[in-house]
Amino acid sequence: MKIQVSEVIVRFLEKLGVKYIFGIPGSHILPVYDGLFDSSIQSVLVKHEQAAAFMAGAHARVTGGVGACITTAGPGATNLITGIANAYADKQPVIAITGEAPTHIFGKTGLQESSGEGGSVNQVTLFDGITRYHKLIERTDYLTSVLNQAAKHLLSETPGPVVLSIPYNLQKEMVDESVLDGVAFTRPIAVPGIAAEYIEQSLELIRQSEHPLIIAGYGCIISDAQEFLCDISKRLNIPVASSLKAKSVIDERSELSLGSLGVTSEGYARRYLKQEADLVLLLGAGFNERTSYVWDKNLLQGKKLIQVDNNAQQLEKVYLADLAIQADIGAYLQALDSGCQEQQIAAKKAVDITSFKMTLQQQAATAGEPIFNQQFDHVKAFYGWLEKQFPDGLVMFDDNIVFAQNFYRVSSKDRFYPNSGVSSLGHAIPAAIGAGFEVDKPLFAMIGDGGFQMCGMEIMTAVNYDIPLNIVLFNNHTMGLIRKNQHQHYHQRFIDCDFKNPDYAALAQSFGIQHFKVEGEQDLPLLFESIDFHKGINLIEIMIDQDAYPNYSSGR
Ligand SMILES: Cc1ncc(C[n+]2csc(CCOP(=O)(O)OP(=O)(O)O)c2C)c(N)n1
Ligand SMILES: [Mg+2]
Repeated sequence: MKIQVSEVIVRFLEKLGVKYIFGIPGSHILPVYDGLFDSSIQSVLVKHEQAAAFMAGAHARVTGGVGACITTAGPGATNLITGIANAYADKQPVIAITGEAPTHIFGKTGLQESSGEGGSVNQVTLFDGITRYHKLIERTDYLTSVLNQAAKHLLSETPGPVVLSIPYNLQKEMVDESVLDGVAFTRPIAVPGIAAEYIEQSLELIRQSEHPLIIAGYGCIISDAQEFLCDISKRLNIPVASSLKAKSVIDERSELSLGSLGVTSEGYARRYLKQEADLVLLLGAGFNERTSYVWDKNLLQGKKLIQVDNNAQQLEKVYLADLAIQADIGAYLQALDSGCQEQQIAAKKAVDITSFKMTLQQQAATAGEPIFNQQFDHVKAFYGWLEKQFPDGLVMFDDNIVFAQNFYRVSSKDRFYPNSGVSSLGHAIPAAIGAGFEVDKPLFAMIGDGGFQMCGMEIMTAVNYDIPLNIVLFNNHTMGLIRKNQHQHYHQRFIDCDFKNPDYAALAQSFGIQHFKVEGEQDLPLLFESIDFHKGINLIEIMIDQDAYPNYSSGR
C-alpha cells in the first residue's frame, strides 16, 4: 500500500517508542502534523522551539527512551539550535523533525527557505556540529537508509540528537509502506564482557590501597550502574563522590557519600580526595572544568588512578591513568564485585564521613571561609524542608548550580537533573515540563530570576496540559553569578547584571497558578503547610539579597 512520506515519518516515530512530540506547527510541516492527528503520539504545543528541544531532551532523560520535537522550516528550525546543542553535549537521544520549503523553489528565496541554495540559510551546516546525524531529505529512494541511520544513532549506546528536515513537497509524496521494513528498531546487544586481566589488575590496585575513593560520573547513570556502584562501595567501604552531572548516582544521605566534586561544592569530596585517597576509581566521569577544579594538575598527585568509561574518547582525556579500561560501567562493577567475593578482598577501614564533614565545616567557619554566609540560611533551610517533606522522593530540575549542590542531599528515591549539557540558562522550566508528562512524583524546577525570564512563558504550556509543577524562583533582582564574577574579578564594575523584576504574585495570578513568597526562614512552616506540592502549578518565590554571593571562584 502507498502512503504519504509524512505518514511514514509518524510511523517511524511510533516505532521508536515516541509518546509525546513537542513543537510548534508552521505551514511547511503541516503534512506531518496532519499525520499526527490519527497517531498514538500526543503532540504538545509549546511557546518556543528551544523549549521544545529542552522538553524532548528531558523526556528522554527521565524515560530512557527517545525524545522528539517538531518545527516548521527556517526560524522554527533555527530556534531549536540551543536545545539540540544541549542534547548533543548531554548525549541525549532526541529526534527533531523540521519542515523545509518545497524543493522546486530551492534557490529562489522561498518563504523561510533554509536549503542553503541561492544564498538562503543553510540548515544542514547549522546543525552539522551539534547532531549525530542530520539530513535534508530531498528524495524518497534512500528514505529507508536515512531512517535506518537515524534509528541507529538514536538507539546507540552513546546516542545523540538527530535532525531530519523534510521539504514540504516530499512530505506529500507517496511511497510504499514497506519503506520501514528495512529499518532496525532494536538496541544493539550489550558491549562484550571485560577481559579478566583488567579485573585482576583492578583488584590488585584495590588490594594495595588503604583509602580508595570512587568518583562516579554521568556514565554510571547512562549505563544504569547505580545499584552495582552501591554494592561495591558498601562491600569495600569505599566512599563515593559524584560529578555534579551525576549528583543522583548515589544516595547522598548514605554514610558513604561525600557529595559532589567541583568548584561550586562545599569541598568535602575534594578534601577527601586530596588528603586521604591513595587510589581513585574514576567511573564514567570526564573531569570537566568544574569537576577537575579547573584542571588542577595536583588534584591526583601521588594517587593511583583506574578510569573506566564506555566511551574511549573520555579515557585519559585530562589525567593519565594507571589502568584505563573501555567497558560498560555496570558490567565492570559487576565483574569487580564478583572478583572481590571470590578473592575475599577485605573491606577497607570504615570512614566516618559525618565527622569528616563536620570538622571541615568547623574549619571553614573558623577561617571565615564557608561557601555560603548567613544570608543564605533560609535557602539552606528550604532545601532541608524538601529533604524532610518528600520521603518517597521528588524529581528536581536545577538551573542554579550552587544551591542544590550544597544544600540538597539526593536520596535514592529522588531524581535530580542538573543543567548539564551546554548549561543554558532557562533550561529548568521547560525541562521539568517535558519530564512532567511522565513523572508521578512531586516535580520541581529550581531557577534564578534571570533564567526564569528566558523561558518562563512555558509555564503556560504546563497550564495547558495540566502538568503539576513547582517552580522555585530565586529572586535577587540580578544575574547573581555574573554579579559575583564582576565583584570578584572586575572591581565591582557591575554592568548588565541587575534588572527589575515583574510582580511575580500578579504574574502567577495572570497565569492562573499559585504563588507564595518566602522572605526568610520564618515563612517556611506556612509554605509547607499551605502548598500542595503534588498538585497544580506553584510558583515559590524565594527572596535573596542582591549583594549575597556564594564564596567560590570559577576563575573568570
Ligand atoms: C543562554 C545563556 N546565556 C547566558 C549564560 C551565562 N550565565 C550563566 S549564569 C547567568 C546568570 C543567572 O542569573 P539568574 O538566573 O538570575 O541566577 P542567579 O545567578 O541570580 O542565582 C548567566 C547570564 C548562560 N549560562 N546561558
Ligand atoms: Mg538572579
